[in-house]
Amino acid sequence: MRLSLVPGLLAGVLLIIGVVAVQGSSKDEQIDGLTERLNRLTSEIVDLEEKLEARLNWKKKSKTGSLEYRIEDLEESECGDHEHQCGGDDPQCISDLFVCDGRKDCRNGEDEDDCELPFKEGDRFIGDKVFDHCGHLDPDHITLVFNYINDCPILPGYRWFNATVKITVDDEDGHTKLSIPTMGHYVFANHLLILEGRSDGASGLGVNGQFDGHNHDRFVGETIHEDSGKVCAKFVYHRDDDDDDDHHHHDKDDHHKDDH
Ligand SMILES: [Ca+2]
Repeated sequence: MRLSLVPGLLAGVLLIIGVVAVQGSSKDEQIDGLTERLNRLTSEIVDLEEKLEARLNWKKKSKTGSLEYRIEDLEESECGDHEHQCGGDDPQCISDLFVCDGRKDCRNGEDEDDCELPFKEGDRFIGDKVFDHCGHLDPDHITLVFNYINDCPILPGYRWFNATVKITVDDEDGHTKLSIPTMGHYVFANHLLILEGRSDGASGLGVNGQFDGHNHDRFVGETIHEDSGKVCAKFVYHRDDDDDDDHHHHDKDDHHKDDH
């Protein structure tokens, strides 16, 4: 009995040692497992932090004003001539024609974010001359009045309008007053207003008006010889909010009627 007890005890001790050993190795495995999970979580947190930071930066960028927007505009070099970059941390180029056409084409939806036309029917902009070599009139100011705005079902990203260009010059011959009917369109993709020359082709001068995409009260207009494409004048246009003109009152009344 005694002899048989020793191997029994020994077996028991061995069993306990074995169990402890097994427990020990499973603890190591557990620790390894935990370490691995921790590492994985840490890397996930780092990823998340990076994503959050990118988003915050993007939000910050989208909140900034005209100047930074223009710098970003200059930096947009990855896209082609008639392409728009979707912006944010997701570089993507889409055709200019798809900006503000009522359908989301950018993965981040940026192409439909800012689609407010910077002018409405009846609005009046006055251009102050920077230089003008276009003709003998050489006016100090040009007034542009938006008469009608039309949607184009085929190109919803363009907005077509009828406008009147008004020029008043006091010279030795007296008082020259011109009122030129014209047509044009606005391209949302690059905030560009394109004023065609006179519909009868008499003047042959067009205007490219560059809005900055944020300020709807101002654009820089370059007068262009339509046949050569050469810039012959530059005027800085600003929205005219003065109510001291009878005609303007009339324009406003017209617009008021349109609202109903
Ligand atoms: Ca679109």
